[in-house]
Amino acid sequence: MPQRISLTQFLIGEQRAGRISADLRLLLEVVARAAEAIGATVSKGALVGALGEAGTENVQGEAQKKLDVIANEILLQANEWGGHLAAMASEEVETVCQIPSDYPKGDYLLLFDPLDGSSNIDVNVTIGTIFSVLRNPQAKDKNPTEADFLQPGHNQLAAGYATYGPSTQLVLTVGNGVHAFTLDREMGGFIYTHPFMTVPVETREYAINASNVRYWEAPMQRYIAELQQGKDGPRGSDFNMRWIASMVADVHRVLTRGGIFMYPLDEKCRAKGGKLRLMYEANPMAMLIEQAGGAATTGRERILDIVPERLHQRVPVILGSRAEVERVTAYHLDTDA
Ligand code: AHM
Ligand code: MG
Repeated sequence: MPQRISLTQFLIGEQRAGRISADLRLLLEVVARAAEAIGATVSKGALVGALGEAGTENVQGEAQKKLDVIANEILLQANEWGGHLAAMASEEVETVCQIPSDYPKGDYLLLFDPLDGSSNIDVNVTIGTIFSVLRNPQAKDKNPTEADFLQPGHNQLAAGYATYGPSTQLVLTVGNGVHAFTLDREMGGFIYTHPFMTVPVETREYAINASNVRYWEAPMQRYIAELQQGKDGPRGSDFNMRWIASMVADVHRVLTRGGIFMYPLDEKCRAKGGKLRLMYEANPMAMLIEQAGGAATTGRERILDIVPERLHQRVPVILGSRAEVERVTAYHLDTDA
C-alpha cells in the first residue's frame, strides 16, 4: 500500500522548506479541523436539525440558513484562542471579528465564506467553505481595522477551500502549487491525495448561470453565443455546460478537469459591482487557479491585482483554463476600445 501522508505531515514539510511559519501551519491545521467539524454537521443534515432557514439576515441583506450561522460559529470559535490570528472577517459578519482579549494575538488575518453555496444546503448538493490568509500590517498590540484587511489578493499567504460532497476535501495553496487532501471519515484527519493540481490550458467546458443571459454585457453574450453554436459556429467545436451554483463545487471541477467558471457583471448586479465577494470568494479562488496554471480576471483586470475598497466588495469573476479566460478578456477589451 502506498504511504499515507497526513495534512500535518504535509504542512510540517512546508514549514521545514521555509514556505510557512509555525503559526501559519497551526492556522491551517485549525481551519482544517473546523472544516472537518462543519463537514460532520453538513453530513448529518436533518438528523441534527441543521437544515432550513435561520430566520435572520446577514450584513448583505441575504437570508441566512442555519448552516451559514453554524459554520460561521465553528470557524470563529476554532480560530480565536490559538494565538495565531490578529483578527478575522467573515461573509456573515458586518465588520472585523476581533480576538477576545483573554487570548494572545498573532500575525495573521483570516477571511472566510463559512458556507458557500447556501442555496444548495437543503437539496443535499455539494457546498463548501472558502478561506484566505493575509499578514496583519499592524503592530500586535493594536486591534486590526477594516483598512488592514484591504490588501490586494496577490498579498495572500495562503488560500483554500473545503468541499462537503461525496467526500470532504481540503484544497490548499501556500504559494507552491495546489494540493488537495481527502478526509478519512473513519480514522479522522485529512490525507494527501492530490499533489500539484493543474488546470489544463484548453477546455471545452464552461460554467455560468445562463438564466442571466439578457442581463449580461455584450462581450459575455458574444462569448457564450459562440460556445453555444458549437461545431457550426466560429469556434468549430462543441462545448459542454455545467452549473452547480456552489462556487466551491464548480471551481473544484475546473481544478480537477479544466473548464471556465464565470459570474460576470450583469445589469442585476451592476450597482453592487458583481455577485461574488472579492476578499473571501474571488481572491482565494483566483490564487488557487493561478497556482494551478490557470487565470482569473474580472473580464478587464487580474483579480489578484484589485485593491479592495470594502471588506464585502463584490466583483465579476471569470476564471479557469487560461486560453478561454484570455479570450473572454480580449472580448471585453475589444468592446471597451
Ligand atoms: P453564497 O456565498 O451566499 O452561497 O453565494 C455565492 C454563490 C456561489 O457559490 C455560486 O457560484 C453563486 O452564488 C450562485 O449564484 P446563482 O444562484 O445566481 O446561480
Ligand atoms: Mg459564497
